[in-house]
Amino acid sequence: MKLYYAPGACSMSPHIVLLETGTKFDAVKVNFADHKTETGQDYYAINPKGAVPALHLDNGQVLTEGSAIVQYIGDHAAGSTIMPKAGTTERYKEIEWLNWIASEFHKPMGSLFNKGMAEAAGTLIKTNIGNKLAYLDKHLATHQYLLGTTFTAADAYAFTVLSWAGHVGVDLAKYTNVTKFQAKVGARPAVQAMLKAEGLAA
Ligand SMILES: N[C@@H](CCC(=O)N[C@@H](CS)C(=O)NCC(=O)O)C(=O)O
Repeated sequence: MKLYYAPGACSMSPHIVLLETGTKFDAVKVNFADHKTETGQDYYAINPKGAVPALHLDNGQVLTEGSAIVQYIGDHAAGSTIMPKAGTTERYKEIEWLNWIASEFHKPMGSLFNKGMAEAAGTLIKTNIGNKLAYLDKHLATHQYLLGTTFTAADAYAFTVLSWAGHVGVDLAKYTNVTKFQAKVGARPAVQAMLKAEGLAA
């Protein structure tokens, strides 16, 4: 398998999941400035949407959309608990979290990287993100991880989006359960390995 990623982007989530599950893969860096891979390929030819992550499967197909990619990785990692088994209530809870992060958390947080955004719009989005963080903080007050006691792909995704907060002026300090979660996930060997591989940690 080949993971197409950009350092620090939402592709960190499948990158963590690949490392957590011990899946064999190559990582290929994509440059957003020209949408070329580090080997000079046109990234639009790999993912016409231009966004990372994309996962090139061993059967030649390309999967896009982080939430689909992590499910594929988890389902193909024998014995791993990173993705609850298909058909179980836990699996639907997992999808619930992945979808919530993708639609309600990732996109507003990601939009704050846009330097051209009007100040008023930024303020409104930050208020909205504050509500999402309050919800997350309340949940994490009684849950070690999003699904309970087991680390799953949704935690990797939440960690990824939370890691952008400091870069876009979102202060997490008052969400103490969120910051504890962030520290706990950040200390996982696979997360440390991902940060190193993406050039984000020594
Ligand atoms: N819906 C996609 C969104 C992915 C996405 O927003 N990727 C961003 C980085 S976090 C990106 O590649 N932006 C550059 C671009 O779209 O050209 C998913 O969930 O995987």
